[in-house]
Parts: sequence; structure tokens; C-alpha cells
Amino acid sequence: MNTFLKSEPYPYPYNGDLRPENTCLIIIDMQFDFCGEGGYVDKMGYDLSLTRAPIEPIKRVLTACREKGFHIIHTREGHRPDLSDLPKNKRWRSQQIGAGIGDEGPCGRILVRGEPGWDIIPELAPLPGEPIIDKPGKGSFYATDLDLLLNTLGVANIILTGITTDVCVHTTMRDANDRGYECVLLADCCGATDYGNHLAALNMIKMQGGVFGAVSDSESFIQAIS
Ligand code: C5J
Repeated sequence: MNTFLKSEPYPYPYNGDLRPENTCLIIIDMQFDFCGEGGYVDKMGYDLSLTRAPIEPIKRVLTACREKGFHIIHTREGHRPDLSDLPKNKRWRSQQIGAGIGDEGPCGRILVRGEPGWDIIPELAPLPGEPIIDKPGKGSFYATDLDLLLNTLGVANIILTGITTDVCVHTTMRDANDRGYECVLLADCCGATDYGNHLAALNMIKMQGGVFGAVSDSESFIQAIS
């Protein structure tokens, strides 16, 4: 039996083969640093309500995926405490905006592994057995074993959620698409530091017949898998 989501610009997935066995929900960087008070995004002065908006929709999708037995993977952006995996230009640019990666902040050292700000927020805490990918970059494939995990699990379809839409989620979606994964981004399960950029990122996906995949929402996804 084929299963399709209501999505744009085409019903996802392209071949209707959407099953828990071949589909993975990826929740990207739902860490204090990106949506918590005193974290990296807060220190940069951006509106936290934009990056907190996806928390409840992701929770509903996560619950549905757990109930149905879908694969679930979480990611965290962060660097080694000695900052040996932090490019100098990335650090310099973050310092220019008053939120130096590796510097002390209200949530500990910004974007450093093991610090309070680097943790995934409790609302979306991974369960034992759900893999966590620790990544030093924006994309979830760069310098990680994500592709190995997805291949080993037999994943063909990726459901993208998390923050931020225009940076880590988009980079991951573009890379996943190039690797042949069939991707859909759930719009209300993502957020950006600028609402216009969130909308633009959604629009980019829908060009050229779905240049990186498709765009849907939490309700359509939950309805399709129920
Ligand atoms: C950023 C992310 N925006 N998780 N990281 O620096 O999107």
C-alpha cells in the first residue's frame, strides 16, 4: 500500500514507499544554545520565540514516530573543549557578534561539548537507543557517521525537523538530497533566527519540482502515518 503526505511541490515520498523501516526522523540541534535563555542564539540578540516555536510540533511528531517505530536520530552542533575542531574563522565571526564560540556564557562555554548550553532541551530529550550525532559543522553529514548509520538501518526517506531552517536544517537537507535520500522538511517543526529567512528557505526547496525534496507540516505527517 502506498503512503503519501500532503506536501509541496509533490506528494511525498515520490514513490509512496513510506514505512517505519525505511524512514528516519532527524531532529536537528534542539539545544539550549539555539533555543534557550542565555544560549548562543540569545547572546547574539535574536528572537528566541522563533527558534522555540517548533518545540511543540516536533514533540507531537516525535511521539507519533516513537509509537509507530520509525527510526529517530538527534543531532547536536558543538566543538571539543580544546576547540581543536573549531575553524579559526568560525570562532572569529562568532566573536564579532558578541557570542564567541568557546567563550563563557550564562549556559557555560558556548557551543562546547559537555556544557549545559550544548545539551538537547528536556522537552525533546533522546530516549536510550536513539542515536545522537555530534557534529562540528552546520551539515549533519560533515565529519560524522550519519551516512553510515542511515545506510546500515536501510533508510531511504528522511523527515527533517529542528533549528535553524536556513542553516543546519537546510545544509543537512541539501547534502542528504545529493546522497540520494528522499527528503521532506516539516515547516512548523523548524525555525530560523529570522522569519523571512525561514520562509525563503522553504521556498527554495519547492523550486525546480522540489530541488531538495518536499515541504509538509506536522499535522499532514502525523495524519499520513496514522
Ligand atoms: C547555526 C544551526 N545557525 N543549528 N546552527 O549556527 O542552525
